[in-house]
Amino acid sequence: MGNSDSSQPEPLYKEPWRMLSGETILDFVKGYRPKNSDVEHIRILLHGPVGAGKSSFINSVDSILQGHICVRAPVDGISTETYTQEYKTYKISNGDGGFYSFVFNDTMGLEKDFDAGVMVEDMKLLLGGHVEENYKFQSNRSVREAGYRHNPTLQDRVHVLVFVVPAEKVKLLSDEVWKKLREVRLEARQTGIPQIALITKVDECPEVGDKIENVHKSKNLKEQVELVHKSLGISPNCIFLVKNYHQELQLNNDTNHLILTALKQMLHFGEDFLNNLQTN
Ligand SMILES: Nc1nc2c(ncn2[C@@H]2O[C@H](COP(=O)(O)OP(=O)(O)O)[C@@H](O)[C@H]2O)c(=O)[nH]1
Ligand SMILES: [Mg+2]
Repeated sequence: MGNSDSSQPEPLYKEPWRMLSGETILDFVKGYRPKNSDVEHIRILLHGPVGAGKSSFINSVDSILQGHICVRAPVDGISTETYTQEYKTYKISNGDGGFYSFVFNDTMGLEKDFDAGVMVEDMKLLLGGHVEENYKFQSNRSVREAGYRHNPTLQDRVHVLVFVVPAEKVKLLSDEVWKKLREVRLEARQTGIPQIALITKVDECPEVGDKIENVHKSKNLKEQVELVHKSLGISPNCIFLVKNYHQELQLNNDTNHLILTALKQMLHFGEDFLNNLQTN
């Protein structure tokens, strides 16, 4: 009866350890406008190792909002080095000639060998809006030498920082990588930028697979949330589990709900950040 091997601990809790709200989030996301009239949109910076699923997350949000699968941000299927080396803002079309009121920026990966990834110093400049659009990151060159924006507007600045880590990697990240991530987080905290973490690729956990309803019953994923919480200091309720659209041809309600739950929190946090600035 599926329980013949009693030496294997049961990978799922009977009841979910986190309940997501059953509300429809899509209308909120589509209708969202920042109250602060100095900005047109919330700027969300996705930061994490190469191959974490940053570009796929942008594509997944795009897909949900368009109502069909979209692949605009290049996904690193073959080479993990050739793509996403430019600082680029992704806007999402509202199908009416305009754009939704949030944008994504995707950074190059943060790798153990820092020559090949974004450096912490450059991340600080990104957060403050000091990096020109289309700036090409190069390992032997600092943003300060080229592509430095001296007078960033509030719109140029990052309003929400999102750490992206794939589920299968959370337990394997080296102390060195956690340290770099913490440094970036500290910088964000000092400037009041709210932070969220996304654990992607939850479908690669065997206890989940294509059973997305198992995500919040998984003992393994609960431990991963706790590990990210301990290692980065991000509150567990700001750590979200998602599966991106990467090979499927159709949208799925459960997958959408995970992604939209995370996105909604990003918009709330961005909104809070902008409103707190006004009152300071
Ligand atoms: N199984 C699975 N694969 C994913 C998921 N998200 C991304 N991928 C795959 O992981 C690889 C790297 O994704 P990508 O979005 O390019 O990562 P990035 O380097 O952080 O931008 C690609 O082959 C994606 O198809 C996910 O949620 N589940
Ligand atoms: Mg990418």
